[in-house]
Amino acid sequence: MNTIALVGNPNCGKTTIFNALTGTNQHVGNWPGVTVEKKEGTLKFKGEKYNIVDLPGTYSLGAYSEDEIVARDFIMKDNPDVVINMVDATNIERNLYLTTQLLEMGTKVIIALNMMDEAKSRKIDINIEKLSKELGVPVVPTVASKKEGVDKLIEEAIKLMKKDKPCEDKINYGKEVDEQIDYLKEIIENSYTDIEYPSKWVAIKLLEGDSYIQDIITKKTDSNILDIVQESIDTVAATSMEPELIIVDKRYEFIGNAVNKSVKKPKVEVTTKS
Ligand code: GDP
Ligand code: MG
Ligand code: K
Repeated sequence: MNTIALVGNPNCGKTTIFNALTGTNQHVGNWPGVTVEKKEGTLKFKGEKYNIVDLPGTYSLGAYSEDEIVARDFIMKDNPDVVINMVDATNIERNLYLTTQLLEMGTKVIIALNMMDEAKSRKIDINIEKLSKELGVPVVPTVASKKEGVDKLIEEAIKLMKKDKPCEDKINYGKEVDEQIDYLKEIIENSYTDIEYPSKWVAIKLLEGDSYIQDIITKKTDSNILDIVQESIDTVAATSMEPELIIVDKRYEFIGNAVNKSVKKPKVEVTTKS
């Protein structure tokens, strides 16, 4: 059975859509080793069955909480066939930060742009096609609480599942960081062939100082990988700033650019007392 994972910030409507998709065909357990709740269910769609996994709601996919680690480990180790990223259309910039990290993972991502009813009533005008083009992923508008757009979302998710390529990571980290990503990526590919994570992603995480990935990679061999990473960090920092900060900046730059081109919000009216 193919697996579809649901990922999104807290309160974006993930559980609502999970219930709409799976109905009573669901079971709740725990992720191994942690107290985080694991929800799985079965979707029946056009004669086929799909395993749906509701991942913990998170704002990021770093190593700062069990929720984040559970979500990212599932995506990278269990390799769901497609990831549905629920995005709250009324809070698009903030929600897309998670999207940038999904793109970095090199997984197949489709956005369910949820709360479209709320966005409309707040007069937030979103050009879906433009947003999709800028982000490089399919985007389907939904109102999960009314089951609107849900069939279309699943159709598009299945289409994406059948494609042989993941979504393209279009984020540009700048020349200095990109050079170090490529350099570290090659070292990882040559020396850590058994690592379960994509090498480019590991390179980014090491430049960000992700302690969870540092631990995993140093346990693999007793080589001096962390010294090499530190040299890369110092090289970038010497010409501009810490790569960790550049990477975050560039994710927001990518989001800002995509949103500028596709979203129009009403100007906030400022009333002054005379
Ligand atoms: P989760 O934290 O991502 O699992 O979010 P929930 O599924 O629990 O939804 C949070 C709240 O938003 C609930 O009260 C839902 O009924 C509501 N909700 C979900 N989808 C929509 C939607 O498309 N439009 C509106 N207006 N409310 C929604
Ligand atoms: Mg939930
Ligand atoms: K994957």
